Amino acid sequence: MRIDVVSIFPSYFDGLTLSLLGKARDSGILNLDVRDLRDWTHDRHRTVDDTPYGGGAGMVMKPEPWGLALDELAASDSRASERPTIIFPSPAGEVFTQATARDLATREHLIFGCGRYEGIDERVFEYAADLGEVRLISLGDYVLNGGEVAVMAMVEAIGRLIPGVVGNPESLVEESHEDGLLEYPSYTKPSVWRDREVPPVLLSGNHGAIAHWRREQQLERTRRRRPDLLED
Ligand code: 6GU
Repeated sequence: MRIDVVSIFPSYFDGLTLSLLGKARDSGILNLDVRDLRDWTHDRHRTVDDTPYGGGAGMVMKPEPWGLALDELAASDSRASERPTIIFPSPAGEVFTQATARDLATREHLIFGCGRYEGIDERVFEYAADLGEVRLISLGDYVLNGGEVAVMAMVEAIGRLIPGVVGNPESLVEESHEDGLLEYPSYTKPSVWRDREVPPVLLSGNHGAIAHWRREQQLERTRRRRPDLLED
């Protein structure tokens, strides 16, 4: 999979060289490129923002650098079989879930455009739709200063679903949200720690009883912490 990220703060993404995603990049499973939006400006001050038409607080990202960036990053797909999926992180977008991550992990080429300030000139989204499928995606109902932290989260959630990135594929199955429920609690040695015992069923060797207990724990936790997940 190819992922391009465009940002005015590319060093935010230095952390993506670490751990599993770093290994996936080294091995060639994941071709991740982080680019500075200012490289597509042509004025002395490398300007990426301007005041909003109609007035109002803050600054808006100018369309020209975004147009050139998208042209360059999407153009290399003209020979490929699939057009890119172009994702703009936005608190006004659809909410990102495990299902979104699974869907996006099947794509050949993702382009993430990180907005800052009060947002990006609306015409950029319209133009991007001529080059690929455009998705506005939010992490949840709260506001961040820009898209960078949201894109870090999305790239990690998507990247670990690419075959070969997570060493043991079974660890992808038994985790929160994969079956629509929260994960069951985990324990390791010692069996007693500071007077707290590991639930005895886990020491019983009875695999049927353990599976049943874990399922009950998943349901109980989900009922208590995330009843919204049980609605359908
Ligand atoms: Cl994707 N962007 C910003 N700026 N704020 C957010 C968000 C995204 N998701 C939740 N809050």
